[in-house]
Amino acid sequence: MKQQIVTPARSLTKETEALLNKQIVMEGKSAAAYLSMGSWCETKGYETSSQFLFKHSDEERMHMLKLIHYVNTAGGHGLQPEITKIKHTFKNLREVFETVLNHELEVTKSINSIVDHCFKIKDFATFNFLQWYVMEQREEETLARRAVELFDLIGEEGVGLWMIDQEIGKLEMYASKVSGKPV
Ligand code: OFO
Repeated sequence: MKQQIVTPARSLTKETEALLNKQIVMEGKSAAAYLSMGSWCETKGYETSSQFLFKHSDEERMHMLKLIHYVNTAGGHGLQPEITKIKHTFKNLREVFETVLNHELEVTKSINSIVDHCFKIKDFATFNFLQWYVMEQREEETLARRAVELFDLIGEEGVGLWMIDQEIGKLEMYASKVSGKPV
């Protein structure tokens, strides 16, 4: 007698899986965008900013991978995103960090809407899993906001841009005030 294949039960609804896959795209875009910004900074001699952005690109890739593992182990399929239209050049250093801040605000909105969805459908496991991203976003927004503030606080004239680049290296310390994470 032919054995009947029973599809294992899924922990995720199709809708939640699709939302998490959209978030995977967003994290992949963040990783690619920060890598591109880091590379531009390196060509312009903004050494500290470039290191900061390369490190953040790696972190965003980790955020993406964490989501892929979660979706796969909950019975879904985490998809490698198609990433296109990455910006390679920037007007100046300020534009780089303003773009980071705006991007992080968009990521926060997206995470919050998935959290809201999970709460409504009573998927408390995914709701709980996403709390890590909620706090991570608070920290990343703080970092990016502080980076943009530096341009007004220090000014871009004379050695200003060089000083701003140096200060970018201290941002992690600043953000740890919010997260409580060791630097
Ligand atoms: Fe800052 O985007 Fe990831 O979560």
